[in-house]
Amino acid sequence: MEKQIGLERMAESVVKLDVEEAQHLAEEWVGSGYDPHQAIEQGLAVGIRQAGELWEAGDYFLPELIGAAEAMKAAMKVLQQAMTGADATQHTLSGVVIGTVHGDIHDIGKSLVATMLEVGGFRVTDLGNDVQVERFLEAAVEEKAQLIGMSALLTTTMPVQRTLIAALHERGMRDRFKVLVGGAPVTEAWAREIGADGYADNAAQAVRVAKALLATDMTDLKKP
Ligand code: B1M
Repeated sequence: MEKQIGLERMAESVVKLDVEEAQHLAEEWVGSGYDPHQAIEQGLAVGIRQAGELWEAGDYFLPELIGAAEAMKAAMKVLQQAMTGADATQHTLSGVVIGTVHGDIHDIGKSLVATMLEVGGFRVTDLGNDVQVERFLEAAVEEKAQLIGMSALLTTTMPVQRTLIAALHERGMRDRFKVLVGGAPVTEAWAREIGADGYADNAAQAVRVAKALLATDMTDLKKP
């Protein structure tokens, strides 16, 4: 499979809601030994964004958007398996609890971030989507996590990120966890405004930011 053509065909399969084709192309991609993350970001994600634009333009309705998401998820399953490998990943870094905030069911980007963090060596607990603030906090304590990651794809659900940070302050737990936020409408300015520790625009950046945040922490611990 030629790389560029493979990426274009993957995007197209998502726009056409073709679950089988998307899955088949992902298998071929992995079989060719190419980078699975590239297929997600430069192939499938391009397709899902195109589907979103068609929906915005009124050419697609919600069932089509759901179909496109299903095609993307089917292919992502193959690619994510290839990324994490059977037992190949060594979880030597800190614990991360991640989820999409309450009221929001968009989970494709969040799942990609979770996989990339896992591949990057973090011990990841993925709480799924529509996650209540309370659940994030419980899980972070139970899992002895050092970082809480929140994804929000709707402007109406972004404020939940602020609510969680406020809840950490109220309970005297703010220093216990680093907070990383992301999602399509989330910006660095928003992250700063709500007092998050970090913001990432994409999954690869999320891994870099998480590593930097927790490295800072370890340096702090070493100070006399
Ligand atoms: Co909806 N949706 N959707 N949707 N959807 C958007 C987000 C929207 C922008 C579409 C549009 O209008 N153009 C719009 C939001 C408008 C707004 O708030 N400003 C929208 C809307 C309105 C809705 C509904 C309200 C529609 C309705 O019912 N009338 C509804 C909401 C339901 C709900 O959540 N309560 C809805 C539903 C759906 C589907 C179920 C059909 C489906 C989601 C399926 C699923 O996720 N299981 C869906 C989809 C697919 C989209 C679009 C088209 C694509 C989202 C996606 O998966 N992108 C989206 C349009 C768009 O974003 N352009 C849209 C691919 C993914 C890889 O990228 O998620 O951005 P993304 O993740 C990136 C980065 O953002 C970042 O890294 C990821 C990888 O690079 N990132 C993080 C994400 N989380 C991070 C966390 C981090 C760090 C980085 O740290 C913790």
